[in-house]
Amino acid sequence: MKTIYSELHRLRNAKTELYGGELVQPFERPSRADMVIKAVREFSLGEIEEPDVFSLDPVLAVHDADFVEFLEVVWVEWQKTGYAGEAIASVWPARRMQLRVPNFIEGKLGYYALAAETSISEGTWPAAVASKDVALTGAQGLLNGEQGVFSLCRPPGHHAASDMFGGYCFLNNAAIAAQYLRDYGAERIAILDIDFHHGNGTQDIFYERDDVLFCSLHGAPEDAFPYFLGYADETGLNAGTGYNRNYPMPPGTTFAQWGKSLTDALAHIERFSPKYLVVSLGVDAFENDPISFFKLTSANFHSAGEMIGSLGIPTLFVMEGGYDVEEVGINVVNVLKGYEA
Ligand code: 7XA
Ligand code: ZN
Repeated sequence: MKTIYSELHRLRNAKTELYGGELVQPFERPSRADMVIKAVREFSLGEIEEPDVFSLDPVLAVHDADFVEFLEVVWVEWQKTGYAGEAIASVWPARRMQLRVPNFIEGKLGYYALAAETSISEGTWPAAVASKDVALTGAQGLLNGEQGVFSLCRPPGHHAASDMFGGYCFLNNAAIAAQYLRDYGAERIAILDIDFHHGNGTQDIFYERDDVLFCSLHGAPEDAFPYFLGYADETGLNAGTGYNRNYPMPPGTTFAQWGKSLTDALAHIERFSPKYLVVSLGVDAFENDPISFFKLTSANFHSAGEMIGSLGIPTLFVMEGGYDVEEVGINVVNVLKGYEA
């Protein structure tokens, strides 16, 4: 399987994440991608290619134009304030407040943020732009007839909604790729999100549509980020009713239960009969992941890949989370090798 990868991911190198009341080194760091590309090479997954450069049109097909402009200028605007640290949201339009976009950048940050852990710093925007190019080049690979492509995106994307960033995500790479596949040749696309965290952004983007099916396996929102979306009774709206399926699972979930959810999701996807499948590939369901609570083993990831591959649908794998830096590479490659088995 071909891997699409860009060194430009390194530009996303924030120094701070708000975690447990402290500013710590972000869990989402460049060494994650280093370990993944290393494993891709070591286990001979296939060729590694640079992405093509795409315009912002495919981004604007799923993201709000004002939000995209905000991401483009936020770091420069933040610096103009004279604040010494990285840009971190600290105020939100909470219940019964106005949903108007403020002028001052601190207010804008709060308006467009869904959470406070994700600092914005120099290089965040160009890295996010390169990450969507990695996803789109992978999508183009499917359109060109590839059976499986791995887009090693960084920063990740599945928490980013049409007008919100957070959870380490800025542009929703999987959603951008899915919409691109939709626009250039497919009536139906399925997105399967196996990252430990609910793909709230992807769900939100396609929630009222019946042409993009979204299925997500994740930590139950009662106990896990992003807390405010991801319940099983979120099944879609209007034309999208029945085209969103969530599989929230409790702390300590092992492959015995997780695999059953995956089997159910895959059967649902098969019935939908999509031309292409986009997998939001996070491996933070791993037993040693530092910020998650499922108990999947490295071998389980290979099984998950085999199960996905058994559908025989051309599949784009888009990298999302996974924070056990030592094991993230092997876990990702296990999914991809399992898919090809
Ligand atoms: O899939 N999403 C992630 O892996 C990022 C989740 C961010 C959690 C932050 C909680 N303090
Ligand atoms: Zn995650």
